[in-house]
Amino acid sequence: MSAAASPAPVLQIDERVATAVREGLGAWPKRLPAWLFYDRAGSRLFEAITELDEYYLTRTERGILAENSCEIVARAAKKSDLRIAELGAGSAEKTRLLLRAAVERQGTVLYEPVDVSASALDRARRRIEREIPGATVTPRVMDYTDGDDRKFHLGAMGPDEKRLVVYIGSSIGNFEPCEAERLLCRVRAGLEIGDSMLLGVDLVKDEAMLVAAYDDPVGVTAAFNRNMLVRLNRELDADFDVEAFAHRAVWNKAAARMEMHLESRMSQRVNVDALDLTIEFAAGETIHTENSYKYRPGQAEALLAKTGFRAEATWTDARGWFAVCLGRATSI
Ligand code: AVI
Repeated sequence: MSAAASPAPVLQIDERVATAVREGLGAWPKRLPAWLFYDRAGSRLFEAITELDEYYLTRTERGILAENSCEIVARAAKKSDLRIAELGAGSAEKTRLLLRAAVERQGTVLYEPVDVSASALDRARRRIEREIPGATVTPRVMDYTDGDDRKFHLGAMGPDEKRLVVYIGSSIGNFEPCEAERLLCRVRAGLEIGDSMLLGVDLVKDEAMLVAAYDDPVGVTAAFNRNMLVRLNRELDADFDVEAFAHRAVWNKAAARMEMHLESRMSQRVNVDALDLTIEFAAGETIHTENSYKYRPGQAEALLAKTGFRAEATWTDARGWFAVCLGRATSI
């Protein structure tokens, strides 16, 4: 007896992904936006990257925060109680240092992680409330990268409170300079005078060290880069032969940024069935997937000053690899 074939599952297309692919792969040179990295597998791969010896960024910034979190919290709070908001929930592993310092200083702390993923926020809430007695987490589901000019509404504050918005991990480096400015202006518009912003930026350094951080010998970063194609195969019924694209990490000295590309190893044709698209690749042709801007000393302070903050203090590691900058919201 032959069973009736079950119908193929209907593909749910995310319009933001579809538009990014139509625009990016229809352009020349081809490009895809870096936010496409972060599906479930990509987020896991990124966590693995942060543990690589070559990826100095996370541990260097963690060292700076471990050494200075009490001072950062005291400076940001002045004589008030501090609330801590964070753009991107992630594992909040480094932010815990600030939360602990705030609890030590004021007994309790309200933590407001902002992220597009409700499930990531829920995980962060459970973990932090379990691990840091005195911390209360009020997550805000919001896509802070959506590029529009609306201000951030983080909620009303008590009269004796100040807010510190934390944007660490060098995530600001994944924005084009004008987009970074726009993002900080939006953050500033949602703050009161006297609130503050903590920005973590990776600094320009030796090219070999930068390239190694984005092209590790184990191939975790290569898998992270190629995962974008795996995602398109799954979400848009594309037929990328993932291994037919090589991972490339390049230092662009003139623009002071690390770039990641996927380079077609041969001339090939890829179908994206859900979009009715066929894309031709010449041998050696690339898809530009990420920029990671590196800052020169003083540049983060200048960015803060341009966007309605007075740079109040900067902390760096002894080798000058990474900087964490505190900006105070001034009148705009
Ligand atoms: C998330 N972001 C700050 C990382 C970076 O360094 O630009 C993403 C990343 N790309 C490759 N490795 C890590």
